[in-house]
Amino acid sequence: MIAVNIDTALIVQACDFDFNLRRLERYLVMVNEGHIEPVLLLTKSDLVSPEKLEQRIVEVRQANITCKVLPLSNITGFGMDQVRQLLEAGKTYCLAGSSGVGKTTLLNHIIGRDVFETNTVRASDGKGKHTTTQRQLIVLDQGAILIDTPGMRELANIGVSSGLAESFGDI
Ligand SMILES: Nc1nc2c(ncn2[C@@H]2O[C@H](COP(=O)(O)OP(=O)(O)OP(=O)(O)O)[C@@H](O)[C@H]2O)c(=O)[nH]1
Ligand SMILES: [Mg+2]
Repeated sequence: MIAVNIDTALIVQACDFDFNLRRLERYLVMVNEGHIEPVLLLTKSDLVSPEKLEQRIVEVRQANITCKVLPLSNITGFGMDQVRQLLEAGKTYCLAGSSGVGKTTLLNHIIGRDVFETNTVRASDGKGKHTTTQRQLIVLDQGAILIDTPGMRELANIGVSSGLAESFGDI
């Protein structure tokens, strides 16, 4: 159990080391199982070429993943307007993804101040240091509710049913 009463899950993967379609599918199964709308946020777009970013999005589509995909950079601010537009007052959003992908940095960006702690990733493989250790619910000034969560070490789909059918409807 990660959070409850979520309208939209913001599944966060970084464009560089962290990007992994199979893991993304497992997140989608979990989110669909909870009857929650999934949105994929591809962070760290500044670390890959525009061609690589385009290729990532093509790979997502080729895997029959149809959810909204928003590429962004917390460093350059690219894509941040689309993220802001996504967040509706009165709706609850949950950030979920591996450690180090920039969930808390994004939250700080949206708030406009460095309120919550972030940390650098390991240079060799881009892995995070599990900086956020508890779930935090923040009510944004514009009225949307955003929940930051600790980076997940692993995600397996155990005891899922409808989430599987919905995620792999073509099979
Ligand atoms: N280049 C680049 N670095 C980023 C971006 N977003 C975040 N980072 C960096 O990535 C590192 C990890 O960011 P965090 O926000 O702490 O990651 P997190 O997902 O909250 O990690 P946990 O709390 O451990 O789950 C920090 O050094 C950030 O500055 C981005 O868009 N581009
Ligand atoms: Mg964090």
